[in-house]
Amino acid sequence: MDMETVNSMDFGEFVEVFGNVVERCPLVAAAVWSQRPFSDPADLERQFFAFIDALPQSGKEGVLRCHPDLAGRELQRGTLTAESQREQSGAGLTSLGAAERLRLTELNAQYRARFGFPFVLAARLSDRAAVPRELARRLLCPPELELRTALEEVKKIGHLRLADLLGADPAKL
Ligand code: 2AL
Repeated sequence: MDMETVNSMDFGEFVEVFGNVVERCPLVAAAVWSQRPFSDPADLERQFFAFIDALPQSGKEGVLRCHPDLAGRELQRGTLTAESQREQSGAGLTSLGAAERLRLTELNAQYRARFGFPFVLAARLSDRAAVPRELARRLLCPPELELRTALEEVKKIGHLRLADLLGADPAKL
């Protein structure tokens, strides 16, 4: 998809296409639409990230809370968004054994109890062995650092989703 197509989208089309760049936060795309025209894909991405960065802490935590757990209940129930489903199955999280799933469930619960939001990690840049390792490591981080780390992961997820939508190479976006 070229930038001319993106820049010519009306509000409804734009939110329909880009509404899940940030998981279950179409409000971000709704706000970004007002910033058109976008000079290039990197400019479009910058607008998404600038909106997140400008949120107060409660809004940033809200963005994190819109993310489903990795290998959580929604995956079991088949209620993930199409993007999440692809990301989680690509990382091998749909084929965990019972013990691995239980371990992740416990770690996810500990993480949420400590920080008040779910553990977020760009699954496409990880795998089923690395996820519990990274979760256990980040569980020990100070809360202010962890909020920043989690939002960087939201941006990595958004970067890859945007590249998919634009048919662009993520390394060149
Ligand atoms: C997710 C998700 O659904 N896809 C992804 O890359 N990460 N969720 C999460 N809690 O990190």
